[in-house]
Amino acid sequence: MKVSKNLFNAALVALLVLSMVGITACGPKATPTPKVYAYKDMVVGFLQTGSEGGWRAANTASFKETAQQLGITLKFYDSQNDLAKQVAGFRQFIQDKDVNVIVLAALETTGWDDVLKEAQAAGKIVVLEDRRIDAADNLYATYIGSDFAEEGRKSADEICKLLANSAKKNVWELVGNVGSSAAKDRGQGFREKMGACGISVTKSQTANWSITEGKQVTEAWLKETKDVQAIFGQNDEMALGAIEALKEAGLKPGVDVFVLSVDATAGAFKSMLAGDLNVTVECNPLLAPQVYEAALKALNGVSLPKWVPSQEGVFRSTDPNLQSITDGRKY
Ligand code: GYE
Repeated sequence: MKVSKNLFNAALVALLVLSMVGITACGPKATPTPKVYAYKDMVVGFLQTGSEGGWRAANTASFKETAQQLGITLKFYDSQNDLAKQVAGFRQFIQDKDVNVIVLAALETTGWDDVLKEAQAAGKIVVLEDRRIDAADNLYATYIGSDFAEEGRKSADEICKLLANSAKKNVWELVGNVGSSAAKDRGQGFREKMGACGISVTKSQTANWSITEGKQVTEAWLKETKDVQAIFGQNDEMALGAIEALKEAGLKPGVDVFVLSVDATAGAFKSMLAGDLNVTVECNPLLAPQVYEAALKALNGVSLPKWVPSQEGVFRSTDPNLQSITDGRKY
């Protein structure tokens, strides 16, 4: 009896040890094979800034069309250019059990640490698109977007070329929404290079990426003075607004006052063909394929570079092939 009790205890201890090392009665415990995600498994919560112009419309269309093509479920959130609404939308997607990827086009660079930590705790993959933020980069998978500072540097170089024969180099700057990485970095990049040819930014104010405000701000400035040689519009819409204001003030845009914009949307090409806009610095809005590819890799545990800058060009009204280039543009 005593012998069988010891045997039984020994067997019990052996079973305990085996189960601790993952071996059950019917062999070693199978380590669960990690799920391999495909695009059809992705449920993406996309926090768009709003619908402030041609670039944004192309960016939104890129996400909706590409999601359809790839069979991704897309939950689109329009933040109406309101940061509080965007943060609330972010939390909504954190609480949404179906959402496994959150894509953020941040209205402003700050205020994201808390929700990013909550998303991480909830196991959501976060990918930044279009706009960078000031947060620790271990709080998101990657950022897909443009080098806005480089766009600012290119803008200064181009305005230097336009003003090469001009004794005076007073430039007015129409700025994007305050607090956004696009506005901050383009302005900073421009200031890094403007000294090369003696440009002075004599007026600078936000016009919130809008054609209406771009016109109103420029009209107000023109009432004060007409001593301006070039206008730096941080996006196409604000520059097109300035062009309207110049015309109504009896000045010839592109001749009396040079005008440069950033984005290179269809509106900019139309204005260059009309001889009003001199230069547009490209900023690519068609980011969805890269973003979805990165998100899928992150879902499957692949670690990604923290930033994948987009490749972009510069277009000038003097380009002899401008018409055919314009005909070939996607946005
Ligand atoms: O330049 C402007 C849009 O974030 C790059 O936002 C984007 C900017 C773009 O409103 O047109």
